[in-house]
Amino acid sequence: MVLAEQYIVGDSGWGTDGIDYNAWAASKTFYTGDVLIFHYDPTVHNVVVATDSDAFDNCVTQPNLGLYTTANDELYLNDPGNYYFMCEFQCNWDDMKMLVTVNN
Ligand SMILES: [Cu+2]
Repeated sequence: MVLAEQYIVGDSGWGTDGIDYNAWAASKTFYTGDVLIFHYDPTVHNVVVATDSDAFDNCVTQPNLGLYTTANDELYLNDPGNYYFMCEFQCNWDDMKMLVTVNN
C-alpha cells in the first residue's frame, strides 16, 4: 500500500514561465489516489482535461472531461492511465499542457 501523495503542479504553480510541464510530470511516478493541485492566476489560466491524446495534441478544449477555474483545483487521479491537462488560454501558443500517466 502506497500512501497517496499530493503534488503542487510545477512545484511553483501552473503557468509559471519557463516550466516544461511535461518534463515535470515525467519526473514523477504517479499512482491512483494521488492528487494534483493546480495553482495559477485565474485571469490568464485554467485547467481543461482533454478527452484523449488527439484532443491533447490539437488543443481541443470542447468537449472535455473537466474544466477547472478556481485557481486552487485539487484533481484526484482515481484511475490508472493517461490524463491530458491543458490550459485553454495557452495550449496553442505557449504549449501549456501536461501529460500525466497514473500507475495502478
Ligand atoms: Cu495558461
